[in-house]
Amino acid sequence: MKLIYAIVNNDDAHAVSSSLTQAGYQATKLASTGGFLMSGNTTFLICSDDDKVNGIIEVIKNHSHKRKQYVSSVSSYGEAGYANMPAEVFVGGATIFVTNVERFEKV
Ligand code: 2BA
Repeated sequence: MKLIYAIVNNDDAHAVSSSLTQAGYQATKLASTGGFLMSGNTTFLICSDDDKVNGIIEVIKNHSHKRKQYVSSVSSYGEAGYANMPAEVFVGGATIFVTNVERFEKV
């Protein structure tokens, strides 16, 4: 068995969640915060049989979009001296980790 962690943009979370459910996969949604942007994202925990992992990742991939976001306080030096410039970063689609599960029980 595998445990999939998938970190997705909050704007994609509903579509990812309902598509996983429609495809018959069980998932837990956690509210999380990105360490770099310090803005909210959503982490899905999905435990599944090994042979379903690729299908689950495909569902997540199909509903997770890449977007531009801005970091507000990056200092840059120009003719006018130091200025706080918003910097662009590309976030997503989804960041996915797959780990082995030693034991899985529902008691
Ligand atoms: P954040 O940490 O808020 O990062 C948002 C985006 O900022 C990242 O998008 C990346 O484009 C950029 N970024 C992050 N750290 C950076 C740095 N030190 N220098 C320059 N740019 C940086 P994604 O890579 O798509 O990541 C989206 C979210 O996925 C992250 O939000 C974080 O919550 C999670 N994540 C990404 N990589 C991870 C990792 N190796 N371990 C744990 N969580 C991770």
